[in-house]
Amino acid sequence: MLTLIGTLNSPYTRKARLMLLESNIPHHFIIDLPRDANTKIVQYNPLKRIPVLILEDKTSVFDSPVITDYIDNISGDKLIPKDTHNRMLVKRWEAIADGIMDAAVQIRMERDRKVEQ
Ligand SMILES: N[C@@H](CCC(=O)N[C@@H](CS)C(=O)NCC(=O)O)C(=O)O
Repeated sequence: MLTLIGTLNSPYTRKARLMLLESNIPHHFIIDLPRDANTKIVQYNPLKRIPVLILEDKTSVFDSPVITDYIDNISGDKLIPKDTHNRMLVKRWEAIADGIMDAAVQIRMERDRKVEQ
């Protein structure tokens, strides 16, 4: 069975979880915070970022657009159109959403930073 590693409040993890749920793909979900001292994320993703999808043969898939592509492929291209142009349009929306999430995550992290930092 597939295993998704992430956190409950990571927007990229949520995207991958929604793809798995909408595609009815059985999976385990493991919570691992990349900033925790005991995190195991770096064993699966050298960039030390979540989400990571672990396949049955232990291959790790990372970066959420790669994960969403993989999930859609194994589910028979249910959510992302197959034809080149429409696929590009959906992936373009994904890129915009990812860019907004990148900015939102940075704003949140900067707000949490202590004044002396
Ligand atoms: N481009 C990556 C971004 C993933 C990302 O930045 N995830 C954040 C959590 S929301 C992370 O793992 N940050 C590492 C950290 O907090 O140390 C993707 O789409 O998967």
